[in-house]
Amino acid sequence: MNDFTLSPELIKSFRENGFVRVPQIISAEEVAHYRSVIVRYLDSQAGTGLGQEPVLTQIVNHWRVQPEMRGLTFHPHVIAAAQQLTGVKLRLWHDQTLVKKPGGQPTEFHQGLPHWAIADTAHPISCWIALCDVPARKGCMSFVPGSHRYTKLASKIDVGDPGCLFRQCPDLEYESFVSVPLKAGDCTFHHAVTAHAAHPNRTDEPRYAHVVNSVDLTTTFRPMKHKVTDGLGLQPGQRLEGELFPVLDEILAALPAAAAV
Ligand SMILES: O=C(O)CCC(=O)C(=O)O
Repeated sequence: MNDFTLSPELIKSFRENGFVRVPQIISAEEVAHYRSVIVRYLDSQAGTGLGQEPVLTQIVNHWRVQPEMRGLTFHPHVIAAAQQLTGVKLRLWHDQTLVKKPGGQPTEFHQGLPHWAIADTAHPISCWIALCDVPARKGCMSFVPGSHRYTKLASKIDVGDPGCLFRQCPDLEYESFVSVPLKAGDCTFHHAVTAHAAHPNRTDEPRYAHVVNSVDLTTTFRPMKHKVTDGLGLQPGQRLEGELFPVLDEILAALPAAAAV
């Protein structure tokens, strides 16, 4: 039973601005559980360099690396909210855990969609779940309101280069942006075209977040180099289907207790 319902005001705000904050999408117990799963994984990788990246440590398709993360990626609240905000049925594109180490540099302004190896999707959406308190000084996200309507997409993404998006989309540089500090368990949703960034981590603790990227059921493969699709043998225009890109409603029906920790 999934009775997580967003208010019409929140849905309207998402559609107007291209992002919205949803408080307490998961519980404090779930935050503690999933953070400990992540820390266990990072500890197991000590000496490999994972965790030392200057901007972000990324664990892409984490639900496949550590099956315990499935309960977060396919959390009933996350699925319900994403489908209410977009108004359509969605499938997973990929998840990723994002850790910004103490002293981690800013994630510079960019859009998600140009970086995704996909086409034929009208409602690509990211859910960024805070797995610790994330004030601005710990690396919270910022968004340019309304930029999801921007049609001149950037073609190159370098989240370490502060000018990368703005050299390609100069108008965006003169728009105001909004920073959204989050308490642990809160999340933001943003449309994958919305220009967004994250502050540097100026604290002495890591910033933990888990991101779920979902797309329309009609989504097809757009040939480009990408961690998720490299080596899959997909043809241009081929629909994303199969166990790597599950339909969210189907996985929820198969895992009714997905949120239990
Ligand atoms: O967490 C961050 O620093 C950036 C996250 C981001 O760009 C995203 O989830 O689209």
